[in-house]
Amino acid sequence: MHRIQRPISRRGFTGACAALAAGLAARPIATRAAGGGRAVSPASLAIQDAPEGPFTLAPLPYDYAALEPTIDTLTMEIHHGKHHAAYVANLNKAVADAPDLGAMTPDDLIQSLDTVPEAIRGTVRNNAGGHVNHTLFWEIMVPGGGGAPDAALAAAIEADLGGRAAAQEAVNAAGLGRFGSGWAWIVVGPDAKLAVLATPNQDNPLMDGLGTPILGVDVWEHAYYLKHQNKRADYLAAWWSVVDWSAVGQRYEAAIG
Ligand code: MN3
Repeated sequence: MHRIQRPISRRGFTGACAALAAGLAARPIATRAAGGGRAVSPASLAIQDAPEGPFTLAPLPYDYAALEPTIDTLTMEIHHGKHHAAYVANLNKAVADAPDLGAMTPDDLIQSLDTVPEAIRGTVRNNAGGHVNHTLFWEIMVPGGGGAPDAALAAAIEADLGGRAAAQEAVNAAGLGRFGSGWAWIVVGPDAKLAVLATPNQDNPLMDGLGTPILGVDVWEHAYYLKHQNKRADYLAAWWSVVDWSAVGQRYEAAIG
């Protein structure tokens, strides 16, 4: 495994992050000092000269190895500790001189892009989108996932998407059909019905009023290339075994109010 400058064992990296996560568990994420002086924390792997807030990278709710074998440990380390950390760092850098933007929640920010100064709008769109999308992604996965949606969500999936098998097939098709990088989603649309769609880059359905995402799968190559190489279809087929339907159901309940 290639490492820059200093060899860090995977066990050491994971252990440090798990210890960091454990230390943070008892207090709100907002009080966290990113970087924190640790030699190996996700933030230390991000952009070095970025400010430490206002947006922060939450620790994963499980260990980097927890989604094996569906998603391998190294992919999780790089994806959360480098890619997601970099979106947060770049977002903080972009809003460093715009405290009103920094005071917004990430969800509000991506729904207010028309108020963002044009000079930083593209950067904010990409990096706030990346932050929101990955936060959802980590939260709707769980070790030993893949169970079944609860009654309310199951009924909506049946009524609006033709059942769970059809819904999963539609998401897979949306992800496969997304040329280049992007995401496939199940959203609660403006008509309160479930819909499946894909977005490019780090766009989120909330940005364009397409609906409130309750499930999303990252189809950027960085999400699957180490394990599945070019076979996006294999990754998508396997991914459902780590979906936390209970978390998706909670998002559904919140979205329909
Ligand atoms: Mn990603």
